[in-house]
Amino acid sequence: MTDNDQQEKLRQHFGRRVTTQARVVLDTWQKILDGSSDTSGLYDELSAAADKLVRYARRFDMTEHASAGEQIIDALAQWSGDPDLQEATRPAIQQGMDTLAQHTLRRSDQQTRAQPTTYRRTPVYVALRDQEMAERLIRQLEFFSFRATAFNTPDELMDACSRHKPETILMDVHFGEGTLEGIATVEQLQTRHETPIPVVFLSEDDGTIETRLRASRCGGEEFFYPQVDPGQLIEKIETYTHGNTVEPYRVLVLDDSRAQAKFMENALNRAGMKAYVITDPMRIIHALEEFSPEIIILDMYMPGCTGMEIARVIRQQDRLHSVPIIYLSAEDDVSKQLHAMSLGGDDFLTKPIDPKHLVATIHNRGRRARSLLALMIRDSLTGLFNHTHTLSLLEQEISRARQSGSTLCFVMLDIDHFKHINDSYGHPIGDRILRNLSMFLKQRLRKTDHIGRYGGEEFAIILPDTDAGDARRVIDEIRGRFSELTQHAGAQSFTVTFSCGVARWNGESAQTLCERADRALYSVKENGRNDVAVAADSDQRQPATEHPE
Ligand code: GH3
Ligand code: MG
Repeated sequence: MTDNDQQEKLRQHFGRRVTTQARVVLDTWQKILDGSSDTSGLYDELSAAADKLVRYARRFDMTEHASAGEQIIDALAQWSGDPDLQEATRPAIQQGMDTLAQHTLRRSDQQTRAQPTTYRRTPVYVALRDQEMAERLIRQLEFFSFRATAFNTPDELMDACSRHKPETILMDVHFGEGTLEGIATVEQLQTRHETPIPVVFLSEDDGTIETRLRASRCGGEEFFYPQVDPGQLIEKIETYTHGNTVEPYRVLVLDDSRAQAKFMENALNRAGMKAYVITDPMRIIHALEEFSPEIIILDMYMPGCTGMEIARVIRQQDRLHSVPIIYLSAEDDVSKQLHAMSLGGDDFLTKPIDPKHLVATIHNRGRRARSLLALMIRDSLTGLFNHTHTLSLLEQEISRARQSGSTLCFVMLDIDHFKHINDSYGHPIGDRILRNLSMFLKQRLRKTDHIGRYGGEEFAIILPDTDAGDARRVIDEIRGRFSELTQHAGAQSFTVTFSCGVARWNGESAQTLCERADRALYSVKENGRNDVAVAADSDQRQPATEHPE
């Protein structure tokens, strides 16, 4: 390592101390602006923090931070107990803060690039004029395991996009020097990519139809105007980062003609769908069980039975009641088609089949079937499984664990003092927290875990192949992280905690397992909340701090 390298390393090392101190200053200022606690004490705290910042920055030769700090100290010196004078000094302090935020932000970008992190996702790029807000958003995003990076100029952003395509861009419509330069930048960016990057636009002052249209035309999925709520924003970003992976549709084809069946299979596979083809109608029950199709295509006329008869048999099973059935035939007599549809079919395709028409029909039917299914098994507020479906998943997992001899844990989670949150900040904020927590759980648990909304502010989690110790550790980690998350309600900010009871399945029924988890949960509530307890297998109460194994 050359001397220069070493010096640079040292500079970076000490630079981090300065930026950490700058964050303390920015955070304290934010607390004053939020007005949630006693501000007089906070001004003293801010003064001391700014003092320390200037000392550090001078020592490590970071002149921009030093001068921003000095500006803040000077403005704070004007501060007095008089509310009018307080108001008058605010702009000067804010100016110092803006400068400080700008320099701190740039440095923190360098750090993110220098250190490979353990975040799971491709990046979210943040391009805002308000650098302080960008910094705050990035911190919030990091809580949700998003790797977010902020940029200072359109060129920097374009450069980064060409090196690494982001999952989403958060874009100020005016990002850059000129009016609406943010939109212009996105327009230019999108021409370089085959599939557009989803963009969330923010606009403080321009909510006109012209601007909204232009934003939407260049890939703007959302348009926040005039204000943005961080919780809502993160929710949107989550949609675009998860929505990219659509599971292929599972299509069952029953056609006695091998050539026709093969033709359909090829057409469906080419369109990225999963096809399961049978030519013998007598194999239908087996195929339904083995493949659990989302859409069924039936040939109308086959030897031995007709498609309509098969449809009736399928519809006699409750769980297949809403699976779309599409008939296939050379029949173009409309009244015969209508008759066939009345016997449990949803659509009709006439031979010879145009593959494009086939694929479009499957897509439409599939999408609709999925959204109907989601309505049936999911909770509309959070998108998690509803109570009934969670219990049926628990039954399934229990029978799987019984067969394979694997372990299984069930967790009941309940938000602490949720009634108080609703009462203090309003029901919509309560709803937002429920959605926030659902997202948090989805991101931090495995794909194979099942998360349900059990009732109001109660959630249930099924952890297959997990022993009690691991379940406790994972859930407790999530509990700790969630409790650190700042929730916003207008200018106020606060934190939310939850309590959990974990029970390991020990051969009992789903109901008994739920009851044990519930009792463990209530032992936490009795002991002060914000903790995880594991129900001992013999069902003696046991706090989380003592390991059950
Ligand atoms: P504890 O810590 O003991 O669990 O106290 P708590 O206040 O969380 O529990 P309590 O059962 O007293 O209150 C639950 C509250 O949750 C009452 C109800 O209004 C609220 N709630 C239930 N469902 C919803 C919902 O969908 N949205 C919102 N915003 N609130 C809900
Ligand atoms: Mg509660």
